[in-house]
Amino acid sequence: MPKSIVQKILEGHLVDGEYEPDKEIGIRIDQTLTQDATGTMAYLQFEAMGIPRTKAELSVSYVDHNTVQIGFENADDHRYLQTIAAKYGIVYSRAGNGICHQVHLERFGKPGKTLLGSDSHTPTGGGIGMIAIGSGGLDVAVAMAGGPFYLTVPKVIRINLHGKLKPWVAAKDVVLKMLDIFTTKGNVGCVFEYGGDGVKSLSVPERATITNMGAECGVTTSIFPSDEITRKFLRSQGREGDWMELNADEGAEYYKTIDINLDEIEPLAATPHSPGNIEKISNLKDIEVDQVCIGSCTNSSYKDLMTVAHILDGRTTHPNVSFVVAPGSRQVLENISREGALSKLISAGARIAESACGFCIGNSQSPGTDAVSLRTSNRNFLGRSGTKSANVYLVSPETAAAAVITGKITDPRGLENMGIEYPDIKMPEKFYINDNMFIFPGYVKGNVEIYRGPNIGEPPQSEPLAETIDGKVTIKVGDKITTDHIIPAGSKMKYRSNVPKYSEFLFEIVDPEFYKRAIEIRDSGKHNIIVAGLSYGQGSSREHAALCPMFVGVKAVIAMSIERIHNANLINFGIVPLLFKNKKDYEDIEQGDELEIPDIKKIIQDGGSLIVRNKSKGTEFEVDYNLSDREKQILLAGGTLAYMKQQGG
Ligand code: MIC
Ligand code: SF4
Repeated sequence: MPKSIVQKILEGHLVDGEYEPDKEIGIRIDQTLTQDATGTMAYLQFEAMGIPRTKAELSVSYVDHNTVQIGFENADDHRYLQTIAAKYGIVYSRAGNGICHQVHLERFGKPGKTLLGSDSHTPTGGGIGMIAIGSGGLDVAVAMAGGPFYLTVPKVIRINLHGKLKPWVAAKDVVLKMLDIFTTKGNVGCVFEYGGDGVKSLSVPERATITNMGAECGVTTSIFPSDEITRKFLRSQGREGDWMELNADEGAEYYKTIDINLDEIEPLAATPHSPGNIEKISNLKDIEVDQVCIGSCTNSSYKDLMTVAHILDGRTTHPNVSFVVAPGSRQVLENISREGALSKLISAGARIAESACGFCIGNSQSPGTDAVSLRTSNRNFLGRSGTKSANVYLVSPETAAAAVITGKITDPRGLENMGIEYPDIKMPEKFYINDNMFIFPGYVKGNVEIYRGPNIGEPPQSEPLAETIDGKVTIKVGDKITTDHIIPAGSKMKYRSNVPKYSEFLFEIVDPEFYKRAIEIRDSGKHNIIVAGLSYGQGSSREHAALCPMFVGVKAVIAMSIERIHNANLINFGIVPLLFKNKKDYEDIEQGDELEIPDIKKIIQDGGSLIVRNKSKGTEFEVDYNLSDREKQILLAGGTLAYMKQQGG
């Protein structure tokens, strides 16, 4: 039977279950990656598993999120991570070496392999032909311990690209078009597989921009074929030996197929406050811009920055604009520097930031009150920039550069009228490569002592599932609540290794009283219950969005729908994800209502309908629980760590 690329790779890595629609399968993970903000907790959990060394072919620990280092916390975490890497056979990528996804693509990504990363943008690796999936840190720890990663056999959607992008239109516009078509909700369990004659017009980093932001559609991952372009990229990285050809078979069947003509795409933007609010740049023109930020794992490659540098050559940043550039990796920074493009950016007035996440996660460069910020990153959720009143638009590097010059949202195609030619940047035959910011296993000889500063706490333990959940609706929220709403990153992210402290910021942006209420409910001996609308838990992979609620005593989330990574994280930490059967039941419920879910333990164990009693309203309703047998066992045990202990692993 002809196969898709997705099926070929997944079947080749199958260790549990059968590749059949909607079935849960376990796959072998070849490579893992972590970043520092999710990594400390992942490695604390890995340590708890008592495994002497990572069992993956390659594990890399990147430091790219918390590099601001105000206070001792970040530096303590970095030292912890460095010693963990030395002890457990993990490659350590030091702060300054770049954003995990960009660096991984350059130095380690291999077509045909599987990659699991504790960051939702791990699918960036799909640009080089890997099945690259984002997950909670605990799932990565399990993969390093040699355990399978479980997922539902995906619905593979084939995206046929035709033709070629017009000048001034970029890969970012392609993925914004995808968001226009697919939106940010309703794509759980799907994978985008790209193909068609248009693929060959896109370089690997351009493909990676597209797979990176598939995460915003909520798909499990996105993947491109591995072809001559991929081979050329690997050759330019001195890694041609890592190449293999990878194509879908002729006649492979897909869940759905759509066609996109690249030459019909125009410059687009995601307008505030969702990556799914897509608008043509031509409809936004003349909005005044206060800040332009170019960087993030979506758009900070060599080609992106060379393009911007050439557009801005000999120009000056508009007086009302603060212009920030964060190159995606030290390799990008070094290469644009050697080519003289860095000095073009500096001359134009760019504020060159560290090769790290920086502005994208709101731990620096927060815009001013009510400011308009144009960013090449992937998320513009309310408050993520660090300024709640700011309006963030997500655009291509070309559109961002145009605004640097004019101080307004500007269609980059209009730059030609200003005498600026489209800089058709070609990928280099050979990058200047320097791996000296990696510390490879074996660098430290003999026994390694793990460094644990005061910022490193023990991961809290969950409890086995209660016989009956008896509690209160601590909060009722609407649709599309992101993990940034549940637990903010930005300036609070330095507490990632200190769960009791970090928990104080739960739902801060939605309802600053949440934490106090939750603690009161927990201390009165009752359970906390979260009620939510559609697509609860969108966005990041941060397991703290489950771990911190667990810490304050949340036992169940009842929602209209829950996103994939967050759903898995809830289960990993012993919180039961439940789904309303009827919208009316969601509408009738209120914050503060007393709810009881009688015999939940028995029902999850033995089967049967799960009824929720609303004691405040004197009503009751049925909820769904879509759990595999494995997930049921995890919930009964009180989370994955407890379950693994039970299994003797
Ligand atoms: C993000 O872009 O939201 C992050 C910060 O990279 C997160 C991970 C985290 O919260 O540490 C992600 O995308 O998974
Ligand atoms: Fe870092 Fe932003 Fe990418 Fe997340 S989305 S990994 S914060 S650059």
